[in-house]
Parts: sequence; C-alpha cells; structure tokens
Amino acid sequence: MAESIGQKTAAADADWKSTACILCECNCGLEVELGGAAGRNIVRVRGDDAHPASQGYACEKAHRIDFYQNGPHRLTKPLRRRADGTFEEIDWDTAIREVAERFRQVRDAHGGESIFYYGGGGQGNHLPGAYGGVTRKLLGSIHRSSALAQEKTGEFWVAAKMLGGYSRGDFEHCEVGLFIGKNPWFSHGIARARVTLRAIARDPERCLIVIDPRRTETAELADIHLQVRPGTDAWLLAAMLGVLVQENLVKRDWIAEHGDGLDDVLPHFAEIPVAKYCAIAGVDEELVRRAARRMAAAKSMATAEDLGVQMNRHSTLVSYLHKLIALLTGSFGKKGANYIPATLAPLAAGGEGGGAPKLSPVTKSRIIGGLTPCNVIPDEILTDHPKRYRAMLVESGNPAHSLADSVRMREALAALDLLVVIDVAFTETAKLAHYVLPVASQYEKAEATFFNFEFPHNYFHLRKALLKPEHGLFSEAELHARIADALGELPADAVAQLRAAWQEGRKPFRDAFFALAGGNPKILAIAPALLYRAIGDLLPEGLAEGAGLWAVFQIAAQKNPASLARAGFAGDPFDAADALFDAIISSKSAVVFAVDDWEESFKRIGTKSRRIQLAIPELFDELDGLASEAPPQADADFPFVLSAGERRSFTANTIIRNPEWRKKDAAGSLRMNPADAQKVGVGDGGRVRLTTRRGSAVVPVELSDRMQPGHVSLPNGLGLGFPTPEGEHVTGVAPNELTRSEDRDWVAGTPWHKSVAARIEACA
Ligand SMILES: Nc1nc2c(c(=O)[nH]1)N[C@H]1C(S)=C(S)[C@@H](COP(=O)(O)OP(=O)(O)OC[C@H]3O[C@@H](n4cnc5c(=O)[nH]c(N)nc54)[C@H](O)[C@@H]3O)O[C@H]1N2
Ligand SMILES: Nc1nc2c(c(=O)[nH]1)N[C@H]1C(S)=C(S)[C@@H](COP(=O)(O)OP(=O)(O)OC[C@H]3O[C@@H](n4cnc5c(=O)[nH]c(N)nc54)[C@H](O)[C@@H]3O)O[C@H]1N2
Ligand code: SF4
Ligand SMILES: [Mo]
Repeated sequence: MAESIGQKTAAADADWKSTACILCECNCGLEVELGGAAGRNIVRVRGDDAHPASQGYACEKAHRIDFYQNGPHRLTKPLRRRADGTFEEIDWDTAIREVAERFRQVRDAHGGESIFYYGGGGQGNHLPGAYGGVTRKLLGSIHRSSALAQEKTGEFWVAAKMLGGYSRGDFEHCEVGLFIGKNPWFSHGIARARVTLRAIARDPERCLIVIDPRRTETAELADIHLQVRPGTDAWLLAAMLGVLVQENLVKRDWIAEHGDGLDDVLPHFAEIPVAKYCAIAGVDEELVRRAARRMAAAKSMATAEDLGVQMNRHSTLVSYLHKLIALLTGSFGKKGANYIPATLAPLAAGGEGGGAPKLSPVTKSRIIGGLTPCNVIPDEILTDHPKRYRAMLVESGNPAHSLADSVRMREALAALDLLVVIDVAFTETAKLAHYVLPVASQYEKAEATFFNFEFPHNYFHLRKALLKPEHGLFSEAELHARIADALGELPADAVAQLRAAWQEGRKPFRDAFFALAGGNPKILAIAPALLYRAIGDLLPEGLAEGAGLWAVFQIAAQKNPASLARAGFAGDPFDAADALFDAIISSKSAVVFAVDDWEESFKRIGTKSRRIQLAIPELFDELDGLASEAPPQADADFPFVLSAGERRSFTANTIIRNPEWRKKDAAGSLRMNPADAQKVGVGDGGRVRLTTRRGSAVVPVELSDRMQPGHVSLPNGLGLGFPTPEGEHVTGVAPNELTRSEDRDWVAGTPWHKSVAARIEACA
C-alpha cells in the first residue's frame, strides 16, 4: 500500500515541471503541469518549494500564466509592412535577409550610431539582451534604452555617486522597514513579499513605515503610514532629514568610519522648517518626528523606493534624500539593513560614462547606465538633426504603449526609416514596424533574468524550455545568430573549432575560446551568438539558449571569487566559472551562486575613495530651492492629481494581453475618493471623462476610501489590443495616452506619471 502511494506520488511529481513566473522581477520558482488537448496548456501551477529565494511562494497572478503562453495573440510568421500599412507574411529567409540588409543600409548611410536599440528583456527574460548585443555591436549601434530609463536611472545616478553600486534592503531581517512610493503587497519586488510584510507587521519589536498618498494594502499593515500629498515627497523627506539633523540623531561615529561629506550635507538640513515642510506634504508633524526618531533608534533599517517617487516630481532629489536617510542612520552593510549584492551581469552600467556615450546626440540628455532617457526618445527622432536616430530595433518591449506620451511616441516611431520589432505578440509597437519578427515564448526556450539581488545568498535560475516552439518559431539566440550570419559575421571555422573543443572537455574549450578571442576582438563582440551556435545543441535538451551564459560566468567569477567560493565554486576562477555553469545547466531550480558576509557591502563600495560619499553638490540648489518653491497646486482647469499606472492584483505591464486573465477589475477602473465622486456626480461603476493636458479617455470609476481627496489612480497595463473573431478589441485605458514626455525630471529625464494634472467630468 505504502509502496503504491509512493509510486503514485513519484509519478505525479514527475508530471510537475520546474520553471518560474515571468510577471514581476521576483521570478518566483514555479512547478507546472502541462495538459489540454495538445498537451501544450499550462493547466496547473504551484510555487516551487525547492527554489531557494521564493521557497514555494507565488501570488495569484502566476496561476493563470497560460494566458501568456497560449491564445490568438501569439504571432506565428514574420510580417512585412506593405506601402498601404497592411502586413504580409513572409518566409524566414526573406525576413532575415531583408532585415539585415536594411539595417546595413542605414549603417552605411548614417553610421551605426543612428541605429537605436530598445528593450532586451521584460520581467522574466533577459537573455535577448545578451544575444541582441551581438546584432547591435555588428551594426555599430551604441545608443540604447529600456524601461529602466523611465524608473530607476535617477536612483542609479544617485547610488553611483554615493556608493558606486546599487543597494537593496534586507526586509527579511530588518527592525524597521521603510517603503517610499512602493506597494509591495501588489507589486512585490522583494522575495515572498506578503509573508515578509506580515512578519514585520506582527512583531511588536519591528516597525513598518510606508510613505504613500493612498492607504495601500501595504500601508494598512504599517505601524506608521505617512499619507503624503501626491508629488510632495521631497518636502516630506527633507523634513525627516531636518528632524534627524536638528534633533542630533545622525550616526556621526559610523559615518566618520565609513563616509565623507557630512559637513557639506548638514547645513542644508540644519535650518529646514520642519513644520512648514510637513504642512506642504500634508502629514502631521508629530508623526513625521516619530518616524524619524524610530528610524534613528533602530538597530537595523531596510529601505526601498519605487515608482510612486521615481515617476514623480523631484524624483532624483527624492532618491538622494532617501539614500541620505538610510546612510545618516547607519542603515547599511549589516544584517537587516541595506546591502550591495553580488552581480552576475549588471542590468545597466551604474552611473554615467563607462563605455557608453555620455549624452544623447540631439537633446544632449544625460545617459545613465548606458540608457537614453525614455522621455526624450521622440525628440531624438522627430528632428532634422543629422545625428538623429533613424532606425530602431525593439526587442521584448512595447514603447508605443509603455513610454510617456503615446501620441508623440507613435509619431516618432512612424517617422523612422526602419523599425524592426521582435516579440511574441502583435503589440502596439509592432503595428508601426516595417518588420515584425516573432519568437518562441519564454516557456518555449531557456530563459533567465539578471534580477539577482538577494543577500547574503544570491541566486540564479536558468529555466529549461517546457515546450518545443510550434510554427517553425525559434528563440532570440537563434534569431540574432541568423542575423549575424546574414551580415557575414559568424565565422564558421570558429564555430567548428569551439564545437570540437567542447566535446574534448572544459579546459580545451576554454583554451580554444580565449585563443580565438585574444587574436580577434570581434570574437568577444559576437561571443553569445558564437557560443550558442557552437554548443547550444550540445547542452541538455531545452537549455540551448543558456550557452551564452558561459562567457557571463567567466567574467563574473573574476569579479566575485570570494562570494562564489563561499557558495561552493572555489579554486581558480576559470574553473569556478565552469563549475557554476555546470551546476546551473544541471539544476532543476535556482542555484545559489554567491554567499556573502554582511561586511562584503563595504568592499563593494565603488566610489573612487572606496568610502560612502554623502554630498551630491549637483542637487543642493534643488534641495535648497524647496524653501521657496510653490508646492504642486491644484489648477482650476485640472483640479485632480492622476497617478497613471498603479500596480494591482491583475496587472503585469503588457506581458499578458488577454483581458480574461484578469480575475478582478477587468475594465481597469479609475479609483477615486467617495467625496470627490459625489462632487463630480458619479457613483461606483459610473463612467467619467478623464482629461489631461495630453489626452482624454472615458473610464469606469471605483469608489475607494483608500484614495485621499483630490487624488485619482488608473491601473497600468491596460488599453491593450487583443484579437477576437470580430476584430481587435481594446480593454481599458492606456495610461500613456494621458501623459506628456516634457513632464520629466531634470537630472534623469524620468517621467512624472504619478502626478498628472487631470480634470474629471461625469459621463451621461
Ligand atoms: N501586480 C503587478 N506587480 C508588478 C507590476 C505589474 O504590472 N503588476 N510591475 C512590476 C514593475 S515593472 C515595477 S517597476 C514595480 C512597481 O511597483 P510599485 O512602484 O510598488 O507600483 P505602483 O503601483 O506603480 O506605485 C507604487 C505606489 O506609489 C504610490 N504613489 C503615487 N503617487 C505618489 C506620491 O506622490 N508619493 C508617494 N510616496 N507615493 C505615490 C501609489 O499610490 C502606489 O501605491 O511593480 C512590479 N510588480
Ligand atoms: N504611465 C505609466 N507608464 C508606465 C508605467 C507606469 O506606471 N505608468 N510603468 C512603466 C514600467 S515600470 C515598466 S517596467 C514599463 C514596462 O513596459 P515595457 O518595457 O514596454 O515592457 P512590457 O510591457 O513588459 O513589454 C514586454 C513585451 O515583451 C513581449 N514578450 C513577452 N515574452 C517575450 C519573449 O519571450 N521574447 C520577446 N522578444 N518578447 C516577449 C511582450 O509581448 C511585450 O510586448 O512600463 C512603463 N510604463
Ligand atoms: S507576479 Fe507573483 S508569482 Fe509572479 S514573480 Fe511576481 S510575486 Fe512571484
Ligand atoms: Mo518597471
């Protein structure tokens, strides 16, 4: 009896396949069961207990992931746009030949710098970025961007100056947890978010502090909720720093040991009128003082900011004030505080400079982490400037929908000499393309992300393909290898040499690779495609696209030998890299690649002096200017503040297009305080016309006392087209029909999507 149960369990377990969720940066480990008529549906989903970061956790969104994998939105054939704007299907050989030829023409006529790359990965797939790099380098394309340049670049710039590295918070162990403009209950962004939030909330010794204008699900758990007036966080955080400085709560000894610049910083806060700033921010002064004192008294504090402030007024300054609060209270480099994780491959190259250009060619905007600010992309195209972007390759991104000012973005994309889109679906951006190249989905190829920020144990998960692609589709790895081939740049002899060496063993392979690369710098440029062609099909089934990681690990092992060694990849870094590669391709779930001690964060401080730098003089004028700046005020024509793009239970950027995926709030309501609704003359479920300086839309209203009066909120990820037998159907409002590209931060160019001036009228 026991035996038969055992067998049954083993058989049942064999049906569960290991993969991960692709809907947010947590990439929780999943186990899924395939079924349906052709065995191609993801019919059951559960959290994977074996995943070292998510440990069985998964939120409600993952359970209906089949809506991503299957449906009429999936593209099956390459498309070419005709002169009349309609599309025709073409065969793959024609598609690859023409795309390579047309990019080559643009490069020869205007230089590779006129070819702009956007995307490279979403929430679950970062391997396209690595393989897309091959095409970029072969074309001489040096300008690029991604969604990070409309959210995180201000924080990157600040972090590079203060720490020389990107820091994260250890919320699992913190005494105080601080979230600024972030609602992890729905947006996650930290491992097992709801478990971690509840644990802080339940423990009387710990304290959760949330800064958000809405009474979010996270704020509801908080010990202290600072319900800031939208767009005024700069005053609120400056007031908190005023309290820390004026009440002498700054950790001077700790700073003397680890950092410089305190004397340059203190005068800017010594005289701040705390009461006045709290009044501007609409928060009770005593509560602000209590929060600041609690932070200063804590043995450890973990902090995080997100879109509520990063897509808002003064965003780079707010990122700076946030980091100052963390550093002046000594919340860095110890258990429960902020840390700098080990990286396998950086998502963006930190601050300014590196190998990337410093300024964009037309508007001369600051390039941070190698990324052009998303909000200036239209200005870099819609001009007769000789250095304008003339061609664009978009991969795994949907800029016509996701970037500010969709109207202007469409105009810009339509003005390009060449637009090529690589996607699984016919997106809003694809509609404007000259060529649309479909690829295998994230469950039909090996995939991974470089969202590896955990500490002290850091993880990497290479997911195996669950399904073979249909319709002759293939991955980005294969696509870019074919493009390289069409450009005449994938040397067959090098492929053959590496392939033979791999079959001899790791050491001969490594020797062959470095011998090739040493004699020819072009080999490094095309390394991912070369590796994919040479060894992709020699790796275990379903892992071919992992081939390019071999080079990534070789580089990472040189950078973090001690962290890798503690994770069991010790010895000569080259051998350690090979051992890591082997572990990752043979493991069912994620692999721990780095183990750190808390002190390691100090060693990773990458500033010139290797010490924390507290002063960022470029921001002092803006900071001091708060004293005389008129706070954002309701305008008679546009009396509401609209937050355009709130994360809800069933939103996931534009990854899932089928509206049926959404179990709740299918239409994507505008959330509004009941008192405001009464003034406008609308009831719950009624429809209003929402108008901004950019556009106008009709949307249903959801009454919510979570909203403060004067503040309204629209979900992100709606307004997507979905094919139906009657033609394309669009559900909900696309938020960027209502936003403007000129509303942006002066340092990083990040948009003010969370503070859009709006007018609301009831519809008949
Ligand atoms: N469910 C779901 N989860 C997601 C995603 C998704 O699409 N859906 N997307 C993922 C991605 S790409 C990202 S970047 C993250 C983003 O994650 P979050 O930044 O947490 O998400 P948002 O809901 O956009 O914004 C967070 C909060 O900012 C608040 N806010 C608005 N205005 C202000 C303000 O003036 N000041 C302050 N302090 N707060 C303000 C809003 O009320 C909201 O609660 O989520 C990730 N997770
Ligand atoms: N107004 C407003 N605008 C916002 C936001 C907001 O809060 N308010 N949030 C912003 C944020 S934080 C983000 S991160 C962006 C996200 O916006 P984008 O960076 O544009 O990314 P996604 O919407 O995630 O689009 C991912 C694309 O990848 C495609 N895809 C899925 N799987 C694959 C694959 O395997 N291969 C390829 N090649 N493609 C694939 C999907 O079909 C989709 O078109 O939106 C931003 N836009
Ligand atoms: S959407 Fe939910 S299940 Fe998916 S990765 Fe994020 S937290 Fe995990
Ligand atoms: Mo994002």
